[in-house]
Amino acid sequence: MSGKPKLHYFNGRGRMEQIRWLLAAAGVEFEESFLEKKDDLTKLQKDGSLLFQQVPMVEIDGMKMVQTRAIANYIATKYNLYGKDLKERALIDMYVEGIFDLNELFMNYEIQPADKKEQHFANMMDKATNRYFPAFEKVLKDHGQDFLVGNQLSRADVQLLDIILMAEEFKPGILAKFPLLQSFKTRICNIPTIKKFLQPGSQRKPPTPEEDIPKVMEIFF
Ligand code: IBG
Repeated sequence: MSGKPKLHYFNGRGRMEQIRWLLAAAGVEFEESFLEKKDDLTKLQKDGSLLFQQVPMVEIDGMKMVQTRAIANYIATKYNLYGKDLKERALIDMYVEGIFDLNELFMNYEIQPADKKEQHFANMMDKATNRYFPAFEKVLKDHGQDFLVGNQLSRADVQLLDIILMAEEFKPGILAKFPLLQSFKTRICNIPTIKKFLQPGSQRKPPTPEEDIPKVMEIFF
């Protein structure tokens, strides 16, 4: 065994992307095993690798971890991205749960049927612009610091950057009304491990191409 965490998922963002981001931000190299067809999932289910028969699954430190949040919590704790005390952790949890909620909307957009896409898109853009981004702009404004919590990099910064970049793919000017999020984005993008993850050829995933959606549906739904 190489000792590197091994990520089991399809070759796309979905629920795994935030885990990839956390590992990358922590400077941890990881391997990936991609599910290409339903059989690949069935095989993992049959060999007992998936506690709840679902992926993401990450082999790490002798464990086969499932449940996205549990995996992310473990990585964030292990690599010191989870605050320095209970109260910082509480704030980080609040911010990250908001980010997960927005991420869920973004993730589900790709798999919406054609007749629901427009309405889903309007709703997720409305939520990003009028609910989540104003909240994070306010957090930065109220404490005037460079990072969301405790004036040092945490998983909340990493996970927020991921969602900001995704939102900009959907709507390039989405940060226009959020000057502090714009400077936050620049700052976090310049952290060396993150800068590296943003380079072409990294393990960061692009949006799932339209023509691959049926394959994803076949594997999971
Ligand atoms: N609570 C679990 C977690 O957070 O890890 C949910 C995991 C989950 O839904 N896994 C899906 C799965 O394994 C893949 S992500 N399904 C097989 C099964 O038998 O349940 C699927 C997904 C995508 C995009 I891709 C949007 C929403 C879900």
